[in-house]
Amino acid sequence: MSQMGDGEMQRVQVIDSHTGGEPTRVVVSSGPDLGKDALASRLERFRHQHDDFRSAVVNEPRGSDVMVGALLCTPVDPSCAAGVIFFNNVGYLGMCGHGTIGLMATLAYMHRITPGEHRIETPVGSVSAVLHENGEVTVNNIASYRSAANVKVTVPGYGDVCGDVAWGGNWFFLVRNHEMHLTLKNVEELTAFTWAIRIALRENGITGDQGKEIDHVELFAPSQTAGVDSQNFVLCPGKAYDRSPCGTGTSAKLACLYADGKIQEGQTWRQESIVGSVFEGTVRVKDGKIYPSIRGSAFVNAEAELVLNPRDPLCMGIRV
Ligand code: PYC
Repeated sequence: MSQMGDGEMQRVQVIDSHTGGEPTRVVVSSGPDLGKDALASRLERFRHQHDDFRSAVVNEPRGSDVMVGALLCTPVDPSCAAGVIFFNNVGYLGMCGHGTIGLMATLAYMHRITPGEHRIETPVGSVSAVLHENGEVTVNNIASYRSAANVKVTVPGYGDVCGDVAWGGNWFFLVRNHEMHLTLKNVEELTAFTWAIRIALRENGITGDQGKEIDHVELFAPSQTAGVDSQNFVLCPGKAYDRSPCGTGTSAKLACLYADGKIQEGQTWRQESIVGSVFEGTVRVKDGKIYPSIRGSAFVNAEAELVLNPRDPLCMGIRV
């Protein structure tokens, strides 16, 4: 590094936060130039032309498997406060609930937004989010739905597992009946079980709509905390578990609960994560579609400049 001119290094400004324990690293400047068209097209350009940047930001040695990145983009729709593309250790996310809460807290920290409602553009559509006076954020998610109920899959080593396939901005397999004890001490066992379910879903051709891979698996159990409805364990695409209750996963859960008549419009559902953080969810029904809202809080915990030194053999991160 000492032999290099500063000009050869790329410096990337980031702000880190956590939402109920789940980190979000927002790239606020010096990210790749992806153009100005629809975020879905920009995501494809990111994937095909700048995937090494994704890895540099979130993978070790700068990041970790649990880190979710958020590239701040200029929105196409000028009424939106920001555009964002979420990514993780293995790829890209259509939408990310905890990440949107983290992004809102970051925009507030940057003095780019004040309390009130703001629209955020994502590759899967625009969402609105409310920054409350106390710093909490409500994300009004895209329409969520259950595409298949009570789907049975045989999971080698575990037997038959039944779950629902649902969309909440990502594809989820939601399992209520299992023999696992949802506690942090069991993370390895929970990870092995949910990973085995994910592989079994793939091998048995069980997918979301249009053959989309189900890359998130959720286990549920009653919460031990008074006033909280349920606890979950959520396996994310790159095998890390979500420290938060998962915004898109809670949205998928709300869609299933509503479809089963277990919650009504406007009723609050409290979803606890495996680390004990809680999101509050409700649904609104419009034109027959279910729109979940997720409320939680995020805290900024670092403001940093990443240094990408081309002489560093691991400059672009360690990839699997
Ligand atoms: O909060 O939607 C979410 C999420 C997806 C993956 C990790 N967190």
